[in-house]
Amino acid sequence: MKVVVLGGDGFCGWPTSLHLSQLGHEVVIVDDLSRRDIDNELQTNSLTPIAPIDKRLEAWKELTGNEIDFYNFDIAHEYYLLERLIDAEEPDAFVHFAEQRAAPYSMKSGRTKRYTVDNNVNATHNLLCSIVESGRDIHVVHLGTMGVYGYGTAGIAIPEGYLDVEIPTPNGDRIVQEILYPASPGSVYHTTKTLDALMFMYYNKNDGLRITDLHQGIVWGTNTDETMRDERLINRFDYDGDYGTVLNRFLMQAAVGYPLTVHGTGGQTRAFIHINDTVRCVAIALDNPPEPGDRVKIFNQTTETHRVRDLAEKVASLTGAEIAFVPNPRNEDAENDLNVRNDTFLDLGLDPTTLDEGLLREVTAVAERYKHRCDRSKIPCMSTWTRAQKPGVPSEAMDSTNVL
Ligand code: NAD
Ligand code: USQ
Repeated sequence: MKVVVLGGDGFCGWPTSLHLSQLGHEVVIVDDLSRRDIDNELQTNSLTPIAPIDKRLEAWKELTGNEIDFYNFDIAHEYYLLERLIDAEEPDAFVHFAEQRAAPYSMKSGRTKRYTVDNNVNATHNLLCSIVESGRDIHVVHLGTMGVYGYGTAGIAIPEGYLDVEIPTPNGDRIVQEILYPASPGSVYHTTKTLDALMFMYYNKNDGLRITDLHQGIVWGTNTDETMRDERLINRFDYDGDYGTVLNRFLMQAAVGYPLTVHGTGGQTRAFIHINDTVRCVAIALDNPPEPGDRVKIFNQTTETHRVRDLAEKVASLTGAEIAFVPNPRNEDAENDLNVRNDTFLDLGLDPTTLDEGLLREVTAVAERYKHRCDRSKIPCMSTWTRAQKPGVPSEAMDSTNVL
């Protein structure tokens, strides 16, 4: 297959591009490098020293002989380049990772809220529109999020995208209808993913586009079989308060001797997936596209759920790290249960990678190796959801850093 990976320089997109290339697909990357620009804006950096994209691609070619072409443009604002790309490359599929993906960054200010909506909604709409205009049948695999559902369960396991509801009619009958599972986003970023889902539904209904939306949990880990092959292929490792995600942050905090920053009571339960399974799931989704005329396929791309304080305790017992219960900068439920169905990937052959000590130690080892690159002042989550929340700074760090 010829696959264009939108956002192929990012945390999920880079290892996915290499995995697809390794499997024998012809891969083309599009990325405007905005994620690297945001690191500059926030004056932070990946904990791992990621090589410039041209060096990454040269290294891959040198090791495997496989060439990956790269286009640098903004799919949210350079629409005509998308149309030209489709004409020039004639892809069989797009994998769409190219969105601003950090909830805390999206909640930082009016500017970042507007940037996130403008970037994400336009990116997705431009992609769908350009495919329709091209007249080609191109499968779209999009990375959505578990956060579109909210994190409650209403007493049931969250189904894969759709829910049957029974509606009373005025004449006393009851009709059954299938609807998209009600959206309940928890940040401006998560809201953009619920808007994406509506656009997929519309373009599928109106134009018959074949679309797979992968509602992914929090990705942890850093390297995959492919990125481990050479230092120049190393994947990014976000640890800062905006882009670092919870489990990787705890592992890295343990490595640098910073207390594990549990927000509130740590009673939040979330869905997780290892980066190795992210790349496998995308390959499986590409191999199993919807048939012409099918509705949007929605898969829950997650392998397990964990409560934040349990993760902190696990990391603390493994490493001896201290736990700090800090103010929760987010406006979210203090405690929730979460039960999620993920039958589709399991039925299609995914053998899930679960949280085991070996893998946790591997991430800690990566963090240990690069801890000299860490700027401790960038660790706490400073972005608050409303004026009522406080930054997630451990009290001992308030004395030793000038983060406030
Ligand atoms: P990332 O920020 O590391 O990668 C996104 C890439 O897209 C970046 O390289 C960025 O430069 C590029 N990009 C953004 N806007 C663009 C535009 N307008 N034009 C061209 N390129 C653009 O993020 P990630 O962690 O790799 O996440 C990828 C996708 O997966 C996102 O859509 C995210 O919502 C979803 N996701 C991520 C996680 C996670 O834990 N990382 C979990 C669930 C879902
Ligand atoms: N949390 C802490 N301490 C920290 C960081 C986070 O307690 O130091 C808590 C948060 O308050 C939250 C939970 O951990 O309750 C998860 O936060 P996160 O930053 O790990 O994940 P989230 O903001 O949900 O976003 C990440 C990705 C996003 C993706 C989402 C999948 O950045 O792109 O969509 O995971 S999901 O969570 O399933 O919606």
